[in-house]
Amino acid sequence: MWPSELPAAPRSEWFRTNSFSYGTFCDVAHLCQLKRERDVLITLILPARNVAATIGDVLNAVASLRGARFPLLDQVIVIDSNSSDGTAAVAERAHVEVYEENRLMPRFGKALGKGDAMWRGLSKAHGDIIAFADTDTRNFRFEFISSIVGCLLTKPGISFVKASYRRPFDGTEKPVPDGGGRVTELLAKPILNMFFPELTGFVQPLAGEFAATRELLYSVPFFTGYAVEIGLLIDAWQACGLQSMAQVDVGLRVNRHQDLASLSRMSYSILRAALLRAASVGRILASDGGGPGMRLDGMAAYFHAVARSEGLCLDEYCETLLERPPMRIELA
Ligand SMILES: Nc1nc2c(ncn2[C@@H]2O[C@H](COP(=O)(O)OP(=O)(O)OP(=O)(O)O)[C@@H](O)[C@H]2O)c(=O)[nH]1
Ligand SMILES: [Mg+2]
Repeated sequence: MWPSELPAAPRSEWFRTNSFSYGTFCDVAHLCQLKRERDVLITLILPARNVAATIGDVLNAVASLRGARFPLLDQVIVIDSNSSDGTAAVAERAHVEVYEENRLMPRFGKALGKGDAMWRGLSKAHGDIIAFADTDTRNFRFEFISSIVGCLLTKPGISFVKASYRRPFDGTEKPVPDGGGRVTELLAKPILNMFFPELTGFVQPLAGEFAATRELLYSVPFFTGYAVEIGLLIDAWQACGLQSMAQVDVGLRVNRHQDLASLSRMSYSILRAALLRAASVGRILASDGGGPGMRLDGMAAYFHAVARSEGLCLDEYCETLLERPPMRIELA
């Protein structure tokens, strides 16, 4: 079921040869020319939930890659989560395709979070290269997209490219320049070190900004919710090998911070997905489903004990973690 791993160069060697700076791909006219010569179409998919405050600027930045001067993007799709703050209306004003997530692939029922929205968006993508980006970024620049797409266009053999960046944290009195990305630092990187050391060279393994070939994205499942990024990273590696993966430093990315309780639940989804994959590739023994704490897929409750001003509380959350099947099966 899992293709065997291609011979992997040592991680530090991969980090040296497959990490780039966005400056390497700054000649957008050249990228457009390459795209034309190769007759390649490029799609950008933007998941969006209550991001009316930021998506306008994101789409403004993206518009510079759609005009007559730099026609790098052929299709821009916003997948809206039925947002209550007018996100869809802001997106529609930018003349991009806007879909409400539950209206796509409706036979799969109600959409289950970010990963499901991304997967449903894939069903509408015409591109040979498909990029994704988050829409809660406050300082979005077109280079976030042109550089990762540029890496795919110009580097032979590369099929999957993640953006990397610095993330400040401004939740304290004094902003901390590299204090953002708490789930990445406290959960994702330790998990990768433990189970997938091949992937430890990624600076932002959970980045929502990445691009890949349609062939690759159509061949892998998508986890629902926030597990999608870790799942795609591991599955892309399994499908193509580390040498087909790259990262591009795009500078600084500023986005809103979720509260700690939300990050705690997000971490649980990511942990479950990573352990599922670790079990699939034989790096831990698969659960026999016996103990309640061992339930990795499907519905699992997350009990979150917290101390509040009114006293101690035990909150219970239920999040279903599913894998949407490879799109090529669904659209066959
Ligand atoms: N359509 C859709 N978009 C979503 C959903 N959940 C999140 N998004 C979007 O996906 C992007 C990333 O989601 P965030 O909630 O910011 O999660 P994150 O970036 O992993 O976490 P932070 O680092 O705390 O921002 C944002 O643009 C969201 O608007 C969803 O259920 N449906
Ligand atoms: Mg975010």
